[in-house]
Amino acid sequence: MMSKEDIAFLTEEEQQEVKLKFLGFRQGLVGVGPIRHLLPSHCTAFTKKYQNFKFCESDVVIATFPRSGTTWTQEIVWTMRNGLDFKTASNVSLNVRSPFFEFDSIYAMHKDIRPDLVAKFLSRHPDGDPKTDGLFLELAEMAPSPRTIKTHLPFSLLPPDILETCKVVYVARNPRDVCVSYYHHQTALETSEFIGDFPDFVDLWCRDLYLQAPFWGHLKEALAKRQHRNLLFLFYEDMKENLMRELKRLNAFLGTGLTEEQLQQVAEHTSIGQMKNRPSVNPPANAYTERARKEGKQDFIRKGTIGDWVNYFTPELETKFQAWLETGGEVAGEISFKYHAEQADTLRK
Ligand code: PPS
Repeated sequence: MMSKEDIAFLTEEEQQEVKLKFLGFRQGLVGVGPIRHLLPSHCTAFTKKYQNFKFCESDVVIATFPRSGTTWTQEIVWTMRNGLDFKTASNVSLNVRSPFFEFDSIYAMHKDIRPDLVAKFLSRHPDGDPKTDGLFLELAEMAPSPRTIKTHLPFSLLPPDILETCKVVYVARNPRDVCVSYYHHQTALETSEFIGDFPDFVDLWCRDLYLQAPFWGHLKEALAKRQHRNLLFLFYEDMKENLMRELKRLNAFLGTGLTEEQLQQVAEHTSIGQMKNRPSVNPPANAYTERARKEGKQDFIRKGTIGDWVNYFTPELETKFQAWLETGGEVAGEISFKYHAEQADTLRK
């Protein structure tokens, strides 16, 4: 357990608002660690375990703020490190091939965990409690080597020596598109079940009142480590603009030694069209809310474009978001985010 000082509690009003708007967060959210990273309150059973997790040299961690291209990068990195094993990629869920490190903290406590996962967990721990003993953390621990692990935790909640131990691929994406993508995700998935509209979501975003907020703190911690030899810093927009260029950077960073032709195959295998239609990289139907299922919005992998935000931001929302963008201060200044596809071939700072 973390000490009391490491946990920041929302005000009563904030907590009520969160519980009213996100039906999945019945127990409310708490802020953890120096940047007050918001997680469902049951996370306190796990946070120390995250910091003490034993990563090893052959691990690669895909660390991102939510909705920044994690799944795409996981599928790319897993495929590159597993000899382009397209068959396993199709047959085995990405969640098993590349586990979600902190998912024990995120899933809705009042919902059931997949029975097959529970049965396996109980066969190893007959007296254990899959909801409080870290079933998903154990999946990460037991993932076959070489492990490719997904996390949205900021660096301050990961083991302090993580970059001395293994490689980390950090992916950043412009916050306007992240906000739109996250709104859809939080609405459609039952772990969160957001019931507000987009302006409500922007309002919560601008006050850092949503799962795994805040955006700037997360990015600031990663930027501070950008020059580390074991950190590769990627941008979603750069991947969209010229995937082969970014795959070559990954090939060098990971030491995978793939040929140009093999990288082309990875690019095809991880195109949005292919990934949208591959069940193994999409959540099962019961991960979505009943409403999302009825409305056919089971779109964890959605549009995959740069600049969809223009379809959502009214002038009023734009003014509000602009004020929030300015709170990014130095961090925002250090990165020139690309907000439009046609901007994506300009040189980045
Ligand atoms: S999550 O839930 O936080 O892990 O989401 P994450 O995977 O980070 O981000 C989801 C967004 O990435 C888009 N996506 C892709 N874009 C391009 N190519 C591929 N192959 C791809 N796969 C996923 C996905 O559609 C989400 O963005 P939006 O804007 O919602 O479409």
